[in-house]
Amino acid sequence: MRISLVLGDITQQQVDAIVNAANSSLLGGGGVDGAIHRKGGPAILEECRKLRASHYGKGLATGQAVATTAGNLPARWVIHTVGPVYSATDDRSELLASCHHQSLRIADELGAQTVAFPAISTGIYGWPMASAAEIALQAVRSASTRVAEVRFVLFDREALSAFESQN
Ligand code: AR6
Repeated sequence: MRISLVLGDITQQQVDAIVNAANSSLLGGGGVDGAIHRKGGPAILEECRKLRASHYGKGLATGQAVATTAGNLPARWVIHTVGPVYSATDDRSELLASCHHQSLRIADELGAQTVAFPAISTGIYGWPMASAAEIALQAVRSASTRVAEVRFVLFDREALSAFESQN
């Protein structure tokens, strides 16, 4: 598998699937989640609502992932995953790694060859960038998957250099 690191906006990526740093409600929010719903259009939210009604009455658990259409985005699918809120006292690294493993498992089920990830949990959920980069890269490297390219799409230079230092 090829791992690439790029500076950019995940909503513009020409890949099979983009990963959304969602919350357990699956009903949208700020940050990357807000951008994906805004640019992808209402078809994404409509599928999220159906998923809530059919399978996730209590919401999607932290560390799990589920796919919907990507609506008007160039990607074909959005894989929604729920990152852990950072805690300085409770080590939640396994949950952050799980977001990456579960997203790649869903990508395999879909037959997605190229998958773009944002820096999950590093915005509103407060995870320090260097630590998140180390966990995300290690999780992707250790994954058993048929995905051919994982692209981390970093939103600013600080995030890009944190990922570059861990790669
Ligand atoms: N493309 C790539 N990266 C982005 C983009 C974008 N368009 N927009 C923001 N980022 P966050 P979280 C970066 O807060 O910490 C939402 O409300 C951003 O700079 O989006 O997992 C959800 O609904 C940061 O580095 O996600 C949840 O409630 C990274 O994406 C909660 O936020 C993740 O920031 C999830 O928080």
